[in-house]
Amino acid sequence: MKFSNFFSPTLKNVPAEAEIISHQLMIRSGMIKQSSAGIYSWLPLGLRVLKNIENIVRDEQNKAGAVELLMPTIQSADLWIKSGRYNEYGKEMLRIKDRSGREILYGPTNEELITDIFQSYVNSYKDLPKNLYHIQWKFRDEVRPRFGVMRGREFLMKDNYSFDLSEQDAIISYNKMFEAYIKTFLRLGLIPISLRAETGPIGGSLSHEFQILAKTGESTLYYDKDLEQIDPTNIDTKKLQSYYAAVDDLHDQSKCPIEKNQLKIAKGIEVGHIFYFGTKYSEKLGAFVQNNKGENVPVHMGSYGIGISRLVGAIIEASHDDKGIIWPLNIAPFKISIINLMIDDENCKKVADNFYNQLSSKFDILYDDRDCSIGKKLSDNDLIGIPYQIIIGKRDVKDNLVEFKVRQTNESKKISIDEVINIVSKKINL
Ligand code: 5CA
Repeated sequence: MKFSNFFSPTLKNVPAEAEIISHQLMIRSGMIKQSSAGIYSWLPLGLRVLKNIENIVRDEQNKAGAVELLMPTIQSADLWIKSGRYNEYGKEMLRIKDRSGREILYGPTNEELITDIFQSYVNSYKDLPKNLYHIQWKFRDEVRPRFGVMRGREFLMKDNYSFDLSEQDAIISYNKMFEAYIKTFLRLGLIPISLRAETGPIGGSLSHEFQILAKTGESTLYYDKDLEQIDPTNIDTKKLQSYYAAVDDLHDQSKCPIEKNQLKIAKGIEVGHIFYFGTKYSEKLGAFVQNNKGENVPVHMGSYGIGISRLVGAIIEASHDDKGIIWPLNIAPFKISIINLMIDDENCKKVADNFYNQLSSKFDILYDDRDCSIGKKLSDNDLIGIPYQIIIGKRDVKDNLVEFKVRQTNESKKISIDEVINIVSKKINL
């Protein structure tokens, strides 16, 4: 992508309405634009990141055996009346009337709709277990939308729903998702802390939330420090669930079961939440299957959510410096930028064009060919957090050199032009 063709309106100044660093950086780097309170347009740079996160989440869901579908954002009130949640959900639900006066709503979650889909087609235990997910926009009319995409009113969620014959089977499905969540967050370069949680309006008896560690996080977590030591190649769900972990309002030091030197206190951001709620929805919405004795029994269900748009902000909270965002490689909107500092110089242009032609078929490249100051080019590339930067200047090019900068460490070194392709390809394919 040539920067001159791209649409990435960067801002130098911190916008007044943005209280936290991720919100400030997302606006300054031209990732999002507020449309109304808690509702955002995703500009091209933001959309690339959102899609990259979405794809990692999708990949781990597929690997765990979940199957993707897509349900609408607008739902009929009828199913919610049947489940009893239409009144219960309160003002957070956006309620709309269509032209014939029928009550519809913008879905805040999908337990009702998926249960209805399931019950329309499945009626034998032989078809179980099933685990269905979608990645779709939700709307919750939050009292105080704030912190940009972290607490929006419209936000993107991956939500899935498991269907099992018995509680025992449902717990197996639940633990499979637990493991998939840990894998997902590790792949996103985050440290996930899993905690037993309240079930709230979703209901049920068993629930965990997943918080990721970030100094600027909203919740204070108290947890066994071993929880941070996760071996990604061997995730022991039982062990992880046995560690002590609690958010501050549930932590009571006098009742804390672990030694002080084992207890860690850190700030976190909730990025995922999973629930087992048994037959709460299946009974009300008629999701019954025949068991091997020919009896009709309600299926046992769980639901599992990841806040995909929230993750964009959360990752920035966990990974930035005073120059801007530091994207982990697999989430970065572009992996490499080729920064031509002297667009009018023939030699610089030739070298830059050549790199672009060779690299753009293999990687996502941002070619900074804009007609603007050297200072703006360098600061913009740091602000938007491109992991590897090839900086091409007039004097270096004469010596057959370019500058190679690693955004993670901000270290840069001069390397020979002939080595560039080799070095970046190796770094990215690691
Ligand atoms: N039905 C269940 C699981 S599918 C559910 O809705 N769970 S939830 O309410 O906990 O939401 C799941 C995740 O969505 C949360 O962990 C959080 O990461 C994200 N989320 C919830 N509310 C918002 C919001 N207002 N803005 C951004 N993300 C949100």
